[in-house]
Amino acid sequence: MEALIFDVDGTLADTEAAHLRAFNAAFAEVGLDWYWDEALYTRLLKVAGGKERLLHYWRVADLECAEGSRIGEVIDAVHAVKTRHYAARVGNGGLPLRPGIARLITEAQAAGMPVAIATTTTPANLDALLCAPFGPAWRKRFAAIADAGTTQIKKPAPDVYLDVLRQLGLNGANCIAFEDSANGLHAARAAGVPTVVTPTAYTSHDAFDGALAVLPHLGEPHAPISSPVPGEAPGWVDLVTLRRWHRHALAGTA
Ligand code: XBP
Ligand code: MG
Repeated sequence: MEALIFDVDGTLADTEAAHLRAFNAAFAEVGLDWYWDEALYTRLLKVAGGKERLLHYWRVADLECAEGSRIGEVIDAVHAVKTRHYAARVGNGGLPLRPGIARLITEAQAAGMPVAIATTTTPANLDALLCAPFGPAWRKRFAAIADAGTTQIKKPAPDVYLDVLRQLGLNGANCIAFEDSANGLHAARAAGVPTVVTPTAYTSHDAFDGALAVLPHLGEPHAPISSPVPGEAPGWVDLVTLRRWHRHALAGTA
């Protein structure tokens, strides 16, 4: 096992409630009479990428208005407002990392193992979310980053994982990915990366066939995972556990 690759939204932090509030705040600010509730947003999350999600909703909600040459400009403008609202909500430590994330990233880096990010979210969201937990130089903690700014085609396509693997110079089979959604699992598996899934309330009903493990979160020594962790692991996921799972994945016995 040569590197860990983390998804962002739903995996590093449980961010989608903040994204949802930011979308609704943007609709109100620009004067759109749209409102996305939790149930609708859970369905819309099947479309990765905020701009793609907006266009999908517009076409479903009001097809006539959703055509035309300016639709792209309008989507970009609404999404820029949404991104500002999101950054205001999660910046300055407004949203904590999920259990085990900081611990595992620190453990990997102390062991000299590269850690990367493969996300479909907007680059500005990464700065807003990660500056507080990892400091202003947070980008230096990650050996490779692929996001909506570097990679156009969104999950479940494998593009962000293939970009990260290219930057790392590694084969997907020699890494482990961490995801929260079926889209993310499909993207990582399509790039050949064994994947640990930690769903959130927004993705708990997704299908996770082919995951190395599906866990409520990565756990902490002081807050172990309540459900059984595969393979005699302690109540939290550490590098020893991941290496064992990775060996089983390579041997086809996971
Ligand atoms: C999840 C997404 C993103 C976010 C919203 O990304 O699909 O679109 O929902 O962020 P991840 P943007 O791959 O990290 O799970 O509005 O910036 O797209
Ligand atoms: Mg995600």
